[in-house]
Amino acid sequence: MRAEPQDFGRVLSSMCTTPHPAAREAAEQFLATNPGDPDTYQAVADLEAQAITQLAEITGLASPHGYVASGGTEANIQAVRAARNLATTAEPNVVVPDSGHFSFQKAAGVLNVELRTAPTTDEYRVDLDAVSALADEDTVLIAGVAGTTEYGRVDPLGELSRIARDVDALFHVDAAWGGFVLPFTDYEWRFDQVPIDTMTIDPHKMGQAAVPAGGFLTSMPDVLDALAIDTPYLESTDQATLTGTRSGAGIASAVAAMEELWRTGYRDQFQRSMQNTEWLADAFADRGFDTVSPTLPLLAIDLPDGLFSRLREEGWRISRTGAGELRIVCMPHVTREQLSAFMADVDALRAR
Ligand code: 0PR
Repeated sequence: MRAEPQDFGRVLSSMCTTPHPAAREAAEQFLATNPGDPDTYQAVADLEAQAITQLAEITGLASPHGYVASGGTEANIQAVRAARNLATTAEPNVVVPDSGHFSFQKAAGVLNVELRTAPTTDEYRVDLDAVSALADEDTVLIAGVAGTTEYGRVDPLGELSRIARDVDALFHVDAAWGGFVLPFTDYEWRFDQVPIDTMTIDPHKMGQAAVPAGGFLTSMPDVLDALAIDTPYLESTDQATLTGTRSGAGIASAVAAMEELWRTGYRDQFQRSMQNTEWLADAFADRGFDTVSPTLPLLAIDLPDGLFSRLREEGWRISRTGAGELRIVCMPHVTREQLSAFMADVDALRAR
């Protein structure tokens, strides 16, 4: 039986989106390739190098190292793994904002590293005093988020990097979602603006590539060495990735999307998405709902439980923050028409 492909018409809380047509086509051409064995599958290995060069340009990374991961989860796990492997302490810990993605919990679990979470302030950004208090000589990595999953906030990255330097820890930036919109804002989030050691930036989110295409970047050659294990029976002799067989389709589609969209395509999309987000914030405010003022294309709205459930019953694919707000991510597939239809349903269903 053949399942219907996903209809994106009512998908409002996802961080995935419809791939760019060029990305879709490129993915199909590379479906049978495995960049996990780069000497056998050389064409896709070359494309992966191209993807890293493109990601380096977007993020201001001068001498790029990295690879196309399965997603932000893998890239975050690898950052923690590299930091743990490079450190000498027997009791490593990592300090992560409590707004950090749950993949850090997975990282801490599989790597047997203590996870210390720092609270956020009422601005939804990490509390720097709390980070300083949690960090000590056993801290191997401090993370900041550039575009949080729940509120789209950017942590004070310059200050966080200084705290990381003070305790001799790696500084990791999770720009999994934000990485393809932040170039069009005033935030300081790039390798050439802040001393960043490792970064997560996912083409399969705002980059409009096909799933799976994540990005793990580092400014330090040691980081990939610290991740590499020997692969005796392959043509290539070692492997730094977490997964073995990987998706060549993801890599090809990431390159195609970035070739097509960097920089004006992404800029135009960011402007459309941001205008939609502000339009939506005004629409909710006009109706008397409290919203968390958006800084990136992601809006959180204080909505009564009953109304949230009725909207879901109408088929809207929506989710809530840990604190219970409705969260809408204005991904590229989310149009003004779709948001108008959503608000019409809000009006109809709140009256019930
Ligand atoms: N870092 C940040 C800041 C993220 O937002 C996410 C995912 C990750 C890391 C992990 O990335 P991967 O899921 O690629 O491993 N944020 C979304 C979330 O957890 C992922 C998502 C995407 C969820 C699409 C639902 C969905 O429909 O909410």
